[in-house]
Amino acid sequence: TDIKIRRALLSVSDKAGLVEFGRALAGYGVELVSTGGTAKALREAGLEVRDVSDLTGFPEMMDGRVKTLHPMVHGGLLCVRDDPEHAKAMADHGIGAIDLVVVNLYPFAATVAKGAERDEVVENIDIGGPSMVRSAAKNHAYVAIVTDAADYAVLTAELAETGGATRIETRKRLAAKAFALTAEYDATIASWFAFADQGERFPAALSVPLKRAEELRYGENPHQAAALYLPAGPGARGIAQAKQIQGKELSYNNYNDADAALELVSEFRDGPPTVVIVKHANPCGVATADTLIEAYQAALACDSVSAFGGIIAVNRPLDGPTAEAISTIFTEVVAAPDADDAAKAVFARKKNLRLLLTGDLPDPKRPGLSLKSIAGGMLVQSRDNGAISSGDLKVVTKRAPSEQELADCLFAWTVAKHVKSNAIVYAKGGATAGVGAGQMNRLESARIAAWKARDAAEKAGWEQPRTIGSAVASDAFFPFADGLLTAVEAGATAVIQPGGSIRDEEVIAAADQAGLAMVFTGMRHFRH
Ligand code: 93A
Repeated sequence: TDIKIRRALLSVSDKAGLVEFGRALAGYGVELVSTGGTAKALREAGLEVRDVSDLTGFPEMMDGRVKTLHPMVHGGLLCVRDDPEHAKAMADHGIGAIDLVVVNLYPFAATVAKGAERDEVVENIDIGGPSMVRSAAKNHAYVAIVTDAADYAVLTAELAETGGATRIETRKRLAAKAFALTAEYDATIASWFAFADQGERFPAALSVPLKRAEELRYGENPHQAAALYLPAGPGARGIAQAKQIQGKELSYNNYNDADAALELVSEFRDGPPTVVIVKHANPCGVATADTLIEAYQAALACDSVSAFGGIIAVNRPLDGPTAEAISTIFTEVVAAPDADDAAKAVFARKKNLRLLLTGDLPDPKRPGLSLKSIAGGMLVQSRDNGAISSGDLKVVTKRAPSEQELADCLFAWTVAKHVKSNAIVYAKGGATAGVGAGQMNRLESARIAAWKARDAAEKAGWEQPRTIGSAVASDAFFPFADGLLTAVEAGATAVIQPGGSIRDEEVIAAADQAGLAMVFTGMRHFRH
């Protein structure tokens, strides 16, 4: 069952080690057949090579998309040599057996990783290479398939031992490795389509290969088991790709909360220093300021009670003073694009605090999928990457918002997008003043947010709550005027909401009567 190598087909993108291996093969009188670039590299090293186009009788064509996809190649790879019918087909068509295939594939993952344009990524989907790999691997009874340069030396040694042949055990092992490679290669491509290049339509069947990256201590509760899975291959960006610098291992809830915090702070990746504090997947304080430490203090002041044991995300590299401020209360997780040595030293004293470095923040407008399991099935939607700017807003009241009100409206709106519905967010001067989350009616969220703002003012010893003169955002339209009137009572002077209720007129009239400025976004941000 040793197979003497007479003809080898070499076609590699990564040419490292190629020449040495080719020379070793030539030393046993093996005929080398190669595709364009590979043939050139071998020839330049003084080796004799036959072009695959000579074998197939066809030129490499269509930008190389069709080079080895030919019966002369695949017949030579797939033929069962002691089957008379196969042997006859070979003789009839002049097909010669190929005993060894050396292939490595177009660098799809690396092309994605370097941030190439879509066309270039697609061009780097190798078709002919995996086809040869699979043909050769299927026919491992006769053919050896080498897909990894690390196996060049192994094969070279085997050739020396056998006098130029391959052993069945080796061919089997190489075949298994080859199928693992093509499976991963396709999984990577599928994953790219799903996570990085979400198409306009959802496929009839969704197969998103996920690899278990980490078993977690437990799930949302200690009696639930849990693990983190990552999409195979590149393209995915987010909290799951963050690097943990220190602290206890992340729990299921930590991941979930840190995700919420990072996704929200990423909305401000091109903005001023911003700090987000999250508890139970909802922001309890968000602020922008001239410095990170000021932003932290403003975010903390919004709801210092909830911030205890919170998850923090920032949009700037962490500095020592901010780390020091964060360290004064118990914090579970801090996520930042980076941290300087001073910040790292501060946190090093807090053994349990989990510090995550994310690198550049992900693009909030990137496409992607959001998956949610329901009993017996899965709900899939495109991620909420909707964004509005001031140009999209429609002023519906007699009074238009002032510049400051407009800025606060947009800030509150951005935060509200990341608050569980029904979401009401009051904001003033680039900081949240009160957050009402997750209530089953909008009125209650408006009340809770206002009540929390009063509570915060009392705690901080402010004369009045920050809702006075604030902007208020509602993640969906006000179905009645009552929620809006609650905001008026709390002292809000501007409102941002999607609009679109059948009672819009009633709500607009109430706003006008109270002298509010109100804008419609035309976009809703439910989050459940
Ligand atoms: O474009 S392909 O999908 N079509 C083919 O017929 C084909 N045959 C080999 N890609 C194809 N290959 C790939 O070309 C191999 O997998 C290898 O990665 C690369 C080697 O090309 P060259 O020898 O020209 O550098």
